[in-house]
Amino acid sequence: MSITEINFDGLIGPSHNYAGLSLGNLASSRNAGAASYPRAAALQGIEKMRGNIRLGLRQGIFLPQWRPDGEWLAQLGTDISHAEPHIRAAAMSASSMWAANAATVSPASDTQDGRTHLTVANLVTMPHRSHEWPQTLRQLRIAFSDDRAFAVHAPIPAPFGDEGAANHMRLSDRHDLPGVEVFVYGQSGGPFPARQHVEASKAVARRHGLSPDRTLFVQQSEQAIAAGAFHNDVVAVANERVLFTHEHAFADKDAFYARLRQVMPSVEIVEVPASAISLADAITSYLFNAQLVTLPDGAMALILPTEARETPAVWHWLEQMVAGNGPIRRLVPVDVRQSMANGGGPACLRLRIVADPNNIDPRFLVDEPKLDEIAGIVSNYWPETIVPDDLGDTRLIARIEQSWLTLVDHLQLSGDLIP
Ligand code: SUG
Repeated sequence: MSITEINFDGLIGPSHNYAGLSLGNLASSRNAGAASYPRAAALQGIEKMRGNIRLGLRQGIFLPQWRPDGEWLAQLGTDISHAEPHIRAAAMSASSMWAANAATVSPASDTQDGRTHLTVANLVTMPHRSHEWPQTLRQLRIAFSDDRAFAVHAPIPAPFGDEGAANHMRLSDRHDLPGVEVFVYGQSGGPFPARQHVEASKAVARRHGLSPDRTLFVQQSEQAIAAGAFHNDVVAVANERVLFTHEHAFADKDAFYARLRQVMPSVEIVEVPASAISLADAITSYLFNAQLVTLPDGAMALILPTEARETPAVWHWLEQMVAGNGPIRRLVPVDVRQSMANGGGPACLRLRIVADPNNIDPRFLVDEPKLDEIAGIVSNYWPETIVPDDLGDTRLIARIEQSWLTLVDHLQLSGDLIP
């Protein structure tokens, strides 16, 4: 048995567009109405996966969802040709690409029954995301169908908003050792919604059978949400014994750090002071929305968006950090601009699962040759560009459907996934 960390990236779907659907997500609002480039977007995501494989990391994939979501439209008593523009945009959204919001995951070493537990996120706060979970659950139940190793749970009931791993951090001395799980919830976001509710976090922890003395519930600061950190992973990230965070990420950081040090004395907290990087710069550059990973040689690297390199105060601070004696030793910028323009950085695009890859359905694991095949399908089928005003165009819709069917068929998942 070889327990390892596998990053599952959401492949960016053929309907990727900028409809400005996410209040509180500054990039989404800023780019509302702009032309998107689904083909380029998906190829950027594939290159990120390829880069991570070349760094020696294990890589998995989740497929885009069937769009438009006709089942959801039918529940609303309409269909794609009659739906009002905002409902049509929600039914066409490719937002399942942000796999960090697919589910919350607790590895086997943390849970009472020794299985890896996953709870699919309900995403109820945002209409365009609230209908993702049935198709996400379908994929999770296939990928992690071995019920000796995995337990896959249905979503927490509304109205308790749950946004998955984007508000969950796990710290442990090594991936395969018991860890401390930190659930970050919002109470108020000033003008913006607090998307993760504490009741949802507590329910996930109970269902996963986590030990109460190694589980922390921490409030996200109102200031961070109001500044555009609609998920905690926009201002903090953890890996093994390292927490990398902005000074203003949490409502009461002193209490949180003290408790964390008590339950995990080996923890190393790398805090970026607001005097060096303002919350505004942290949010534009998305430096914390990075994959903090342990490389095969044991060093830690930050896989972060190229935007971080373009924000001088941020890059200067990061270069000094890696030159110092801290645990983070390498910076790896990646270009995921198409996703970034909707508020999704490298960390949003992936869901981390610590498990034995042999227990996972191999159709959801990728290597470079398989990525080449997927890139070939994307290049041949994904629309080059979409403007949100065209989302009702029947030719565009037919093309999006054809793209999806071709991919799913190629990956031999038609029998399992076609609605
Ligand atoms: O939920 N954007 C996503 C971005 C999610 C990022 N994920 C993490 N931080 N883990 C969101 O706000 C924009 C969709 C639009 O406007 O069309 C969107 O849904």
